[in-house]
Amino acid sequence: MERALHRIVSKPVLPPEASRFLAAMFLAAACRCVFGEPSAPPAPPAATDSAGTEASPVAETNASEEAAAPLPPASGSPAEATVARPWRSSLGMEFVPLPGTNLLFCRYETRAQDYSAFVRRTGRKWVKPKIEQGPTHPAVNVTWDDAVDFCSWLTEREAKVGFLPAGCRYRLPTDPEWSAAVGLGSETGKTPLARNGEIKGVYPWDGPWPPPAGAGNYAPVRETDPFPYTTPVGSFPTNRYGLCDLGGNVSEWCLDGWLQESFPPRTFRPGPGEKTLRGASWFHSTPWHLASSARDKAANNFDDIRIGFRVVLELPAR
Ligand SMILES: [Ca+2]
Repeated sequence: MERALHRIVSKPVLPPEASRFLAAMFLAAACRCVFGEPSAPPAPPAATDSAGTEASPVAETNASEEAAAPLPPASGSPAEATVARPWRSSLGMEFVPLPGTNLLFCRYETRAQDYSAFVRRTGRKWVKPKIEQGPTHPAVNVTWDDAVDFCSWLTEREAKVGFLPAGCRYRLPTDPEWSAAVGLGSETGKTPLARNGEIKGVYPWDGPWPPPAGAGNYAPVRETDPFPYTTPVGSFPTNRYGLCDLGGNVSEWCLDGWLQESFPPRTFRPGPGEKTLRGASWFHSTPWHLASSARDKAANNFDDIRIGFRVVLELPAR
């Protein structure tokens, strides 16, 4: 709630429902709300998930044996990836080129099955979400620290056996890179905070408000999809770059600090603080929250059932 209150205080341009939003935040605090809004869906069920998530670091198999297992053959060269022939990570994550950048973007949010492999092989703690999820749903209850470490782990795992070519690395997208992936035009403002909500009336489905049926996984009140919570990644049409679920499903961590000015990702060093989130989730319904330029922030060690992440593959400088 402290995070959301900060946004209300720091953001002079408020959505019309701001007063209702403030009232709703007291309710949201009970479920550690992010991107809080008044149109909350039903409370999550008490049932545990089926995504293979683990409440403790107890591995299902011997971690050292798994770590030593050979990786599958690489699917060509990342530099030659296309939308039709994506690069596939050793976990089967599909990456496609983002025009005008030196990046491949993962088509999807990182799936529970991808993150579960990281958890099994590193013994990292991951608390089960209390919503129904399958292995191809996006991983949730992951902090920014978790997401950064997942990327480092995957890079190291693949690079040391030559699966990943030299000079390539997985990481989180920066805030401007995420904007490019969702198709936003040029933004002004030096920080994610300054850019937050500044481009109005532009949505991830490339059409006017409201979102049409099938536009993505948003809150049930929008009636865009039949899913009360997360949905398998790739359940909705791709955008112009072949990417899924930039809007909807889960909000996604970006590399940037909330007050951080543009920076070369190569100089990035992890550190504590408030980090940037992009994209509305299955919880959100308002024009404010669903806009492509909407952002939010949360502490680097914060996790939630509405937060996941997407990975990019940075290619060597050309
Ligand atoms: Ca998303």
